[in-house]
Amino acid sequence: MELLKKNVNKRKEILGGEIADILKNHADTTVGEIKVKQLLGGMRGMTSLVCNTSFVDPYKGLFISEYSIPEFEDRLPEEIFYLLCAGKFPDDDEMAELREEINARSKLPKFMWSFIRSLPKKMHPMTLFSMCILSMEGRSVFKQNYGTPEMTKAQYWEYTLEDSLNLLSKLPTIAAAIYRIHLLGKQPIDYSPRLDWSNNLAQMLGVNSERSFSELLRLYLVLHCDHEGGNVSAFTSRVVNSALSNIYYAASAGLNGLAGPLHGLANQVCLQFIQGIHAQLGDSPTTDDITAYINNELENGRVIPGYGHAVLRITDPRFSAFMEFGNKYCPNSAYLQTVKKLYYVVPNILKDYKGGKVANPYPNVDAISGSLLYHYGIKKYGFYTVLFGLSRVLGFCAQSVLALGLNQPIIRPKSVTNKWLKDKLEKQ
Ligand code: CMX
Repeated sequence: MELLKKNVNKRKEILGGEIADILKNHADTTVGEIKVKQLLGGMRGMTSLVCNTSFVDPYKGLFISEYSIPEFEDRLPEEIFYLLCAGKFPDDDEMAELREEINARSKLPKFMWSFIRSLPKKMHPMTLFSMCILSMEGRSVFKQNYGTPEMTKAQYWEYTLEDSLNLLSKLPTIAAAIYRIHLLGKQPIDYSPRLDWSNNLAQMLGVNSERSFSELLRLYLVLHCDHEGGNVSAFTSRVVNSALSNIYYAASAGLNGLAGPLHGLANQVCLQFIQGIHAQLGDSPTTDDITAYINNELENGRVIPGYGHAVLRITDPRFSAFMEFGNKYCPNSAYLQTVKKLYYVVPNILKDYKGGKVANPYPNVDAISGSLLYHYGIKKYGFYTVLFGLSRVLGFCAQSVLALGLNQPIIRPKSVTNKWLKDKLEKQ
């Protein structure tokens, strides 16, 4: 892993130099204000973190380093992990090294197979995924070496990178095992060292042999990898790791946040939502029927899954990338047709809903991803958030490697009570 370490080290020195300069010249400069409505409103829009793996521009979407989605969407997930950590795409030698490292670390611990088989069939696949990761925590080299004279604070990031590669290399096999064993009740299919992550995953899932299926998985793993530092899952994972809980604890914690319906689970909920529409209105609903359906959902106090975002103020470019894929490979899919009709109908309704309170009436990535997976034969939708998580752990790992490399301290914001707030406001 020498080349990857060297490149992360290089980046860490550049970023570390920038931080030192900023602190030297501006340590007490104010960069924003905190409004009461933000304090009481989930810290929305409050600038309170620095995360160098990726950035979400409200009007342009996700950037990894300086690359926007159209500039990185054709890459492999392995290359994206490199980009998140090192700020550059790997050259051929660097990629060969990474592939070799991944293959060498891909074998699951023996207990994992019986562990997956032993868990109740009713358990949600995300619970399993998170537990599988947590079950390997004792193997953390960070944990094993922490407190020994050999492991200095300056090396925390290297041990975390080591743990990250050990973990990431096993995740496609774990995810596929959850699908095959837990959800389908079938035998697992072997990992192949000849294949990259997406092709391996496509083969190990064993549901579809079309070339475009592994292309969909590649795109899926690339588009979900990271979304800056403040979203529930990335932030949770980073907070946990900031206490020097190792990356197994941190990834599992982050995934538990991703499992919520307002976050990653929305992709499963979206598919169920579309199935609900088809069950009630048939497989080819009209836009008028969909409009009535949406209005009824809102009147009953339900959110429209796949629409809205805490940061984005446009159609999520990840949604657009998936739409382009769908138009190319499965334009006649009934679910895709309904996704399009929803796109035509929902933003106009949400714009006026609750007096214009919905900050972003446009679709996010979850509005379409599940429909494409379903089209290719992944019909157990409980699995969708596992795929999302498999990709998002790339970001969790990269964020923690960089944060530890930059010597970022334990995260511990201050909270206050209503009384404190009232007293403070009365004095103003
Ligand atoms: N349907 C109905 N109401 C919505 C809505 C939607 N899709 N999106 C926002 N609203 C409502 C909110 O519930 C909120 O109402 P109240 O103040 O009465 O509670 C109001 O509009 C303002 O919310 P907001 O500032 O626009 O949105 P937030 O930043 O608070 O929340 C999000 C963002 C994504 C949780 C929200 O838009 C939502 O619940 N969307 C549906 C679930 C979803 O698609 N989640 C996936 C997001 C992407 C991901 O993380 O994977």
